Amino acid sequence: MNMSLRWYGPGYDTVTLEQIRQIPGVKGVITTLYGTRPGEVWEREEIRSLKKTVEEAGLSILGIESVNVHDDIKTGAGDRDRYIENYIKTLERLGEEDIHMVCYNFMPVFDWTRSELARKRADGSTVLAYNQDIIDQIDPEHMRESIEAMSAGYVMPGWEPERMGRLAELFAMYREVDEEKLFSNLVYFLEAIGPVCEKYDIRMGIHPDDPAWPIFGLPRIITDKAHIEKLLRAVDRPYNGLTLCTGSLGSNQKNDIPGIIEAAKGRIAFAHVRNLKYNSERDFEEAAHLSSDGSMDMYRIMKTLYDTGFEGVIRPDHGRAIWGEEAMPGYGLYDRALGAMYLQGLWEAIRKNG
Ligand code: DNO
Repeated sequence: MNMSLRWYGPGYDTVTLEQIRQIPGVKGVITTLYGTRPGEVWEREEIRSLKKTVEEAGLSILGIESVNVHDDIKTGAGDRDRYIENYIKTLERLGEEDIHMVCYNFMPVFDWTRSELARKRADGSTVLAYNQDIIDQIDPEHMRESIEAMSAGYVMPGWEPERMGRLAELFAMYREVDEEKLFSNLVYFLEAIGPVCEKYDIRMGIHPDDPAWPIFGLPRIITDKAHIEKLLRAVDRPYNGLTLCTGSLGSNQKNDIPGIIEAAKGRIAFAHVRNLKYNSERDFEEAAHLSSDGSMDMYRIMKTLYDTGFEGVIRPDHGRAIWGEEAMPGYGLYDRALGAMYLQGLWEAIRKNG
């Protein structure tokens, strides 16, 4: 298990590499070229310079989150082969720079979705939260305004202004794309990138849909154990892996996370481990990582990862905003550092108990 922290890169993150370096046990970061757009080929020089910055701080790049997939690939539109070629070139360059894990998602139009970015909890911390009734009242084409108003000036991953400015067009692109079509486009993409992944030993970890059900009438396909098994079998090669995101999969209370970990044994490329507190079937908020602060059993999750031989990269996920820190919602330093320590504490105890 390699503990890491997500870091958005110079100019985008309030957290510094020097701070990350001081979290015990964290050896590296998960990062990206945040300024690139889906579909662009990443410049070799930019990858090198990012790597140099990280390494000069005494850390390493343990993976990329994300290389985003262009909507033409997701919808199977006319230019998909050209965008797949670009994606392959980016993977080749990452592989040549010795980077071997890439997280991505195949969610139509929106990346992860929340109805609130700063819900106040009893202890005074604020957290990201989701309430289906609020989402049901939002006109998706105005989601941009809602998120902008909530995100305090930070650009949220997956909610880049360039995309949000084209919502009507994006919705139109997905009009004919149902679950089956989206799934076959994903398989087409994975088959096409197979040779470059195998050549450079790159593991792709698909991020589950968050929340784990269709929203705004758009299909979502990585939502539960059955869909994950279907995908892992459809392209049954080690490079086709999963990002086990406990918070995303856990948004659906029916999902048994330890059961999913067992089903994906050997194919979990990356793990995002965080806790949620369920208030009702249609409402959840993000809790501290500690089991007793939320509804999930973090010990069982870590134990199942251990028992199934997980050796990949892990990171604490969204943190609460605490101690007056101002940061991108979910991505401050303090609560994620607490999370990293707690998860490592669980891991040490599990390992020593054999
Ligand atoms: C949310 C993240 C997601 C994730 C992407 C992967 O905080 O877990 O934005 O990075 O879905 O492509």
